[in-house]
Amino acid sequence: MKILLIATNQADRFMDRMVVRPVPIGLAYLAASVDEERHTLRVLDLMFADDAVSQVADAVSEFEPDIIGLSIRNLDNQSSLNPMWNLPAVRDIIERIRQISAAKMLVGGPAFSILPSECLDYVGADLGIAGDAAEAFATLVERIDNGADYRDIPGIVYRDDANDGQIVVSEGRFTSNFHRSPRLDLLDMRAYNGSGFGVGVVTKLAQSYSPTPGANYSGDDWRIRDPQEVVDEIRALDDDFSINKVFFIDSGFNIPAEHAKATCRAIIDAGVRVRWNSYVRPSEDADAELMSLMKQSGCSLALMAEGGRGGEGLVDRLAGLERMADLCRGAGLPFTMNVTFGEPDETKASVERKLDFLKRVKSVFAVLRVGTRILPNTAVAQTALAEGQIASESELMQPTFYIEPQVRDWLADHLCEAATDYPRWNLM
Ligand code: B12
Repeated sequence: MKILLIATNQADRFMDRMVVRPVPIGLAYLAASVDEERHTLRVLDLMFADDAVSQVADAVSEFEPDIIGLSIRNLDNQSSLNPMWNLPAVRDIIERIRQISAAKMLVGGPAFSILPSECLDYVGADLGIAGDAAEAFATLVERIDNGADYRDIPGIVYRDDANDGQIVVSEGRFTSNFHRSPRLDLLDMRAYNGSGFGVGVVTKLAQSYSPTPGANYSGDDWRIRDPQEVVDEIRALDDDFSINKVFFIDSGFNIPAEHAKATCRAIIDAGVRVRWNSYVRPSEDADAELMSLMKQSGCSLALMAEGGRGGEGLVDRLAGLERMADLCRGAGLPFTMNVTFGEPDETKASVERKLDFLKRVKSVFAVLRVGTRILPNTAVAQTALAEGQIASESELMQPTFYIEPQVRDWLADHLCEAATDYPRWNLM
């Protein structure tokens, strides 16, 4: 069969401001799962496309694929001040393909996995896979090729013909082990070099795509990669594409500290030349040794975020972040802060506390988020439902923000005014 994989992400910004173009490594993992002895594979990445719909139409007319897989990375840019919704562009692409091809259209990716049923319906695809999909995709391709039933594949999303075409999301999810390298050779890696934040390399990932109530980052569901495998992937990026800047894909690089230290040591011992960035989270076991190893192994930016409820626990959370900021500063590690304002229970006092915190920690840049992008299965979604701000979680496919009623009227103006003296504070 002929398989065309399309990376639909065209967003080129992080926090609505900095130029960041993430390499579609999820799609590259999918490509790596295809058995090319049996199938013909092509990848189309729309990140640098001027006219995405025409480019897709040309590729489809010329290649005549049997299956088309489209990855959907972001629902939107998460900016309440300047919201940009990404799904209509995907729907346009699918609509255009339908005019010229009878290929089966399959969707997946991080955004799709958050609201699979709603997204499938909205973009008009035939099938989807929620969650990690490399192995599931390979299985699906073989089943379609053999005319076999695929409805039992974990995470598969399909329309049930026996039930008025109702969309079904099958139970369970596949879990990738990330052992097979992503097919970056099928992407224009030269264009990505220098496009901000570096090429994604998975170090450790939590299973869930959509937050679950009470998530505690305990590590129960983490896929932790062997440091040597990470080193090999960094080395291959240099050998194959002369790229030395990476972003460690990780739900919190420093947790657990033992694995973080082992990864840093493996990089240092291998003598690979790399500059890397990643998310870090407040953690008791973070210490000066870890920060120094991070710095020595090439860490050039640590990203931090505060986004809990306004009142309860705020003092402790800010203290935890401040401790991490001090540790970073002690090791000469630049860091950023991303602070959400307007969470449930936010008050004038907690807004001021967060602003004072930002003034004190002096991150290399700070993002001040006006309101929370509500995602399904979160405490804030429950509050929004209870307060009648949303009628159903299905609405959350579109950019939807929660701003605590007590601060809603003045929050944006107040933050705007506070930011005038701080050129490195970005509001979104
Ligand atoms: C690392 C990361 C970043 C880094 C990326 C760095 C880099 N150079 O790559 C940075 C910090 C830059 C970033 C930025 C943003 N991010 Co981000 N990011 C992530 C994170 C933690 C990991 C993404 C990743 O690479 N995963 C590893 C790869 C291997 O997995 P994957 O892409 O999911 O692919 C798998 C499956 O999705 C599936 N799949 C993928 N494609 C396809 C296609 C088909 C056909 C099928 C069937 C399956 C399939 O199979 C793959 C293999 O298992 C996720 C959260 C998460 N845990 O997923 C958020 C996440 C993807 N980001 C998100 C968002 C919103 C953003 C921003 C918009 C934030 C902002 N306000 O600016 C920007 C957008 C940047 C841009 N220009 O597009 C959201 C997207 C969903 C949403 N809520 O809309 C996520 C899911 C976080 C969340 N829960 O909200 N991000």
